[in-house]
Amino acid sequence: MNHNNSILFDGFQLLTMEPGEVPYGWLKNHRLLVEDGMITWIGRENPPAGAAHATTIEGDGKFLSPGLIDCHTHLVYGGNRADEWEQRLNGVSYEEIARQGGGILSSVRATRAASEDELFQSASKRVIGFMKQGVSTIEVKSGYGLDLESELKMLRVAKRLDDELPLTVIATLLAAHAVPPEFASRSDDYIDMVCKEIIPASVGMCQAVDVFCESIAFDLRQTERVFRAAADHDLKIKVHAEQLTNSGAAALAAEHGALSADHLEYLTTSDCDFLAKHDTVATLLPGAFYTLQEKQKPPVAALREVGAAIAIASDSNPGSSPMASILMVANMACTLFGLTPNEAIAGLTRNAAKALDATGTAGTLSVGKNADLAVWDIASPAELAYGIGHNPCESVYIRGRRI
Ligand code: DI6
Ligand code: FE
Repeated sequence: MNHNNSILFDGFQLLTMEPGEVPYGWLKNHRLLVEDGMITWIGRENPPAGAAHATTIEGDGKFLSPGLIDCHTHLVYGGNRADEWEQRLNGVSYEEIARQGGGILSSVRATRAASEDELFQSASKRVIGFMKQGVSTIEVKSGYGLDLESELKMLRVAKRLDDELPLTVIATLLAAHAVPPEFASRSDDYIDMVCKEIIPASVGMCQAVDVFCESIAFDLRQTERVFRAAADHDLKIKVHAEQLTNSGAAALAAEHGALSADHLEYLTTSDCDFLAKHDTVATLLPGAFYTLQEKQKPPVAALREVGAAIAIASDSNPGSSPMASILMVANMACTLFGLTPNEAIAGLTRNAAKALDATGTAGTLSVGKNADLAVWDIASPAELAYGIGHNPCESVYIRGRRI
C-alpha cells in the first residue's frame, strides 16, 4: 500500500448516488478513505488502519459526489456548424439541411480533412472543459469518418484522449451514423461495408457499436444487421432511436441486449416496457431536443412507471447539440423533461455508468470503486441542476489524484 496516495475526506456531505429511499444516497457526517486510487472505506467512526497515514482533506460541509459521467458524446470532429444553425434559425429544417448534403455530412468532410493530431487537439479542449465540471468518465463516438480509415482515425483519437488525459474515455463505433456521399442511394452497400469491414477492424478499439436509426439515416432492417455484426464480434450495442420519428429501434435494441437506447423523444409507452424488461438504459439528450426546437418530449412518466433506468448526457456534437456544460444538461433534463434533480444527477452518475457497462468501477461512492470524485461548493444537492450555466465544481479527483 502506497500511503502517499491515501486521502481521508472528512467533514463532507457524501452524495453516494446509491439507489434507494434516501435521495442522492445522501450521507451526512460520514468520512471516505481513498487508498491507491480506490475507495476503501466509507463510515463514521473507527476508520481502517490506513487512515492513520492518510492526508486529511476537510470538507467544511461541502458536498462530495462520484465523478460525473457523460455517457453520450460525438466530441471528436473537424470544423463546426454554426452556419447551419443560423440557417435553421432562418427556417431551414434539420432534415432539409441533411438532405442538401449538409448536417452530419458537413462534419464528415471536415473530419476526413483533419489530421489525427488536429482532431485530438480540438477534442482535448472539449474534454478538459467537461473535466473542469466534474466529469471523470466520458463516452466518445466515431461517426464523422464514414469510411474505414477515417472511422479508425476517430477511434485512435479516442484512445489517445484516454491515454493522455486523466479521465476514462470509452469509445463507441458509430460508423452507421449517415450514408457517406460515395454510397449515396446505396445505403445497403454501405451497411455491408460497416458490417464486413469497419466493425471487424474496430474490435479492440471500441466497447460498443451504435446506429442512427431514423428517417434521414438507417432503417430498422439495416439497424438490425449492424446489431448482429456487433454481437458476432462480441461488441456491445447502443442506438440513436425515436429522435425525430418512431421506428421501433429502441425496442429492437433492447431485445438485442443494448446497453442503452438514446434520444427517445418519440418512444411509445409500449416501447418503455421493452427497455425495462431487457434492462436497457433510456438515455435522454435534452441538448438535442433544445437545439432542434423539438416539441415532442420523451415519455419520462412512462419510463418511471416501468422502472427503466434513465441516464442523461450532453450529446456534444457540432450539429444537434453543441453542448459544453454537463450541469446544463441536468438543468434541461429537469426543466424541459420533468426529471427531478435527484433523477438528473443519477442520470449523470449510476445510470450513466450502467449505459457504459462501467458500474463495477464508477457511478457511485462505493467501496471498491475508482476514487473518481467531485467536490461541490453548494448548499444543497438540487443546486447541481438548478444553476443555469453555473459551475460549482471546486475540485475533481480521478483515481484519487486531484486534477
Ligand atoms: N442524432 C443526432 O442528434 C446527432 N447524431 C444523431 O444520430 C446529430 C449529429 C450531427 O448533427 O452532427
Ligand atoms: Fe448522438
